[in-house]
Amino acid sequence: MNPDPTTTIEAEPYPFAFQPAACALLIIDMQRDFLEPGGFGEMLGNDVSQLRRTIGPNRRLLAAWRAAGLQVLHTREGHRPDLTDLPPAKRVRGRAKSCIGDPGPMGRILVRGEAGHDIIPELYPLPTEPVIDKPGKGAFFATDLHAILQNRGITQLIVTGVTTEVCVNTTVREANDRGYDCLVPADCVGSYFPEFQEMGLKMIKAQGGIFGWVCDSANVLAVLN
Ligand code: C5J
Repeated sequence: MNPDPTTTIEAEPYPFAFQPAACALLIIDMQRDFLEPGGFGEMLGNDVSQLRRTIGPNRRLLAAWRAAGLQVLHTREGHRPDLTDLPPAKRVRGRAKSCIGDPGPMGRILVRGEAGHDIIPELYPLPTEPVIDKPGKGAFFATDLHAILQNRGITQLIVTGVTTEVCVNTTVREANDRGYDCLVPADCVGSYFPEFQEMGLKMIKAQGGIFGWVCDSANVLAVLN
């Protein structure tokens, strides 16, 4: 791709001034335990189809993004095998029968190196694409994401992944406070709860884009193609 320095992407609350060379695609937590039938998310009683509908749009966006030669980063939520980075409050929160670190359907729950912690095959990172292992909901907390983005001259993020109201929203807010412009394609983010999907997106674009912009991935594909 030999893009214009700035191209406009149709978005809400107003068009996004896309600068391809300074924009990275940040794919949040598309992990087997959250998305796959039989994983931790489904074990907790969640309807994984609400997240799985994002796989197709993310695949198409990722393919076009890679073909354009633009930067991609992935994140995974999880903890060290010895759980030294797991706050006790996070471990017991929810009073579920199985907690983070316990044996789950795809290995120890949200522990790095376990099958369920890894990214789904449909969106698997290339060796050249950084994977940020994050212990929190936000991708900037206790990670080197900000340093990597700064070193690469990134000032804008297209943020996709799961879940809309938790790790996507937290990351967008963290990024916004650090000065990044964030665009969220609505069909590429998912929540187990339709009402949180709707409100999570509204919160981002409300008040003139208080945290960022929202669009459909077709609008991003339109400028990439
Ligand atoms: C993410 C979660 N990735 N919902 N985690 O949103 O606990």
